[in-house]
Amino acid sequence: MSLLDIHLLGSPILRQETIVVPEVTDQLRRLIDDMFETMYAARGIGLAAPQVGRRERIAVVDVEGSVHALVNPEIVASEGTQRGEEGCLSIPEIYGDVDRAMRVVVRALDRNGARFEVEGTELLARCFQHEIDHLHGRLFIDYLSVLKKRAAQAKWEKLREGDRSLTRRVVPRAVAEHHSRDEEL
Ligand code: K1U
Ligand code: ZN
Repeated sequence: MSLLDIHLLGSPILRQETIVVPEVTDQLRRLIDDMFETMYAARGIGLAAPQVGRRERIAVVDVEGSVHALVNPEIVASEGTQRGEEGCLSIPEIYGDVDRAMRVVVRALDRNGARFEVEGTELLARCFQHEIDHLHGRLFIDYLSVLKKRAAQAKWEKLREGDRSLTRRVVPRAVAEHHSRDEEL
């Protein structure tokens, strides 16, 4: 398995529509494995293919042990609303409150190409909506008010300070933990 680089805000692929997967091949199963590995190393609860530079309609999710590989996912039912904070592995250190449905039912293919439906509420429902948005070129900052979006963009530009790279490397967890212990000493 491999860690994949994560595309950052400003990378055009994050704004593109994804392509429906006609068949789940061994190559795509390897992509799914790499996406899970990358998501765990980056300490995320979800990851969508455009975030790793891919156009296939695929996302992975692990919210409190509810683990799903979603191929061609679509929301087939939703109800209620919740407001809560979101972050994004493609826009690190930027957070904002977003209104989402409280409960959703997602229909997708699994890693073996079998169709399934899964229900999510609260954080799982939020994560499904965030990841499916990625598959249609939408980011959580699109839902912020004009003022909050402007503030988020200003903070992002300051954080980037002239760094024009469109991707970031994910550090394996063991290495990241080793360095953070060094900093504590
Ligand atoms: O798609 C992504 O960028 C991953 C993103 C998903 C997400 C975060 C928060 C709400 C909905 C969806 C992340 O995982 S960012 C990491 C993060 O903010 C987080 C991690 C653990 C618990 C809660 C949030
Ligand atoms: Zn995201």
